[in-house]
Amino acid sequence: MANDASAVFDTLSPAVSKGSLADPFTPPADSALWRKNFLLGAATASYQIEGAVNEDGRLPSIWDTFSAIPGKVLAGDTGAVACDHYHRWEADIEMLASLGLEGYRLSIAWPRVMDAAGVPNRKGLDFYKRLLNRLKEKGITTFVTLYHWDLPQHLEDRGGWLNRDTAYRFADYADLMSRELAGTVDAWATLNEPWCSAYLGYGNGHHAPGLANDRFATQAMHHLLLAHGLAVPVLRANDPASQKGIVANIGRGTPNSDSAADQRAAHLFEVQHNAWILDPLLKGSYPQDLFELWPGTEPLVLDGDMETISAPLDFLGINYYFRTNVASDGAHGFRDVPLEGVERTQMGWEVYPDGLRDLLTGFKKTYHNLPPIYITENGMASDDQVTDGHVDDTQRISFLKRHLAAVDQAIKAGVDIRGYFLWSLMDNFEWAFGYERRFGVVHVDYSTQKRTVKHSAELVAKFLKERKARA
Ligand code: IFM
Repeated sequence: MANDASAVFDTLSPAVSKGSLADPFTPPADSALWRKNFLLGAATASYQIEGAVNEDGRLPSIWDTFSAIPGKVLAGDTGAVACDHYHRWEADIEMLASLGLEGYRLSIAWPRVMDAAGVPNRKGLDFYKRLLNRLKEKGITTFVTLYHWDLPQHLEDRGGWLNRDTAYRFADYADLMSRELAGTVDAWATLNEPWCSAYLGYGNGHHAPGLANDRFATQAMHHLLLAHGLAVPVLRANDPASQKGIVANIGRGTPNSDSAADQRAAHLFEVQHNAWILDPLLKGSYPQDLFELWPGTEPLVLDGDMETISAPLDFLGINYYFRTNVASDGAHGFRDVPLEGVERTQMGWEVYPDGLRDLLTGFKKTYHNLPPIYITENGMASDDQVTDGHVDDTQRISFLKRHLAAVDQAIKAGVDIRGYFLWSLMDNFEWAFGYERRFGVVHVDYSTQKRTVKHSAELVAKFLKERKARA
């Protein structure tokens, strides 16, 4: 097959590939997704959708600063307006509810809710209270992430995640939020994807704050995980009825050949992407192989830190997107060897659902205390266009079906997976790629802010309606 995603649809009937009424999404009758208690929802994040960056006392975040630097974000895009969700939240919740989605994962913008002295910002807090109360009125299960990358700039000015004090400031923030929002949150996630915050933010500089040093990455990771560990008991004390967890992005690395060197490279890839985060959380130690990859980068760890970080979790959020094929770099590490002729998305990421199943079943073997899992993000970007009021996102429909089948296979192999959130509810600010990459199941026209439900969302809604009717 050529490196052309559309080729995969040659096998589908013409009616299906044109996005007509045929249904290429609904899971087979024996799928665990038919279980009423398998939560199906959608996810977003504050900086990616809210806009209103200067309103009601919100302070600047590292992403306001970073996106203002020419060359950091495609086309010079910023989150200043994004999906204008700060003003359109009511209609957006109506849309979510009208699709029958049962769960909504959102994040809170830390710079919106407290100032540099830790004084709460009432207007910012009220926004999230209104939002969460409305979601509860609609009967939607709420997953709230405290940190989805929008660190207040005033904390970055004092070293950001390189400064241990940021972890304690995060615990203060978690304290405020859980006192204010207790009763409206079903599940708290402390951090979204610490790998991205630490590695892309401090290791290679592709994300805010844009620093590039492996030593910084490991220290930032330690402080992020410490922040998580300090926040969990605070959340437990203030909001005992909710679940507490963290969200990790995971990556599948496969060897380019059977050689021992390439096998080792694939192992190191997964150490760097998965074990770096999951080992401290679930085993209470960093994987030593990480420091073979990055010699001399051991973070400063104080007595008691690893116990704090590895306190039991109620759930683990897993975000999965693609696999990476790797070979040995001839030294300590790995290099990417992109495969030819595989299906890819608008991001250039390979579509590889088996990776999700294989990682989940692998974690069950590696971590004997693996908590219940929610797939907190999965989805794909495509260059979706509105034609006659419709968006025919055929590749996404197939992508979702195949990844949900992988989830079902993992459940059947004994992994305790309780739900799945589409990334994302709507097209939004895709970080360094700005607005060009469209991950939503709802299309956003950024010039008018018009929302158009894509065909994928219609099919998910149809399935949820059928499931409800059968219950
Ligand atoms: O858009 C991001 C999200 O913020 C975090 N996980 C990956 C998504 C797609 O890149």
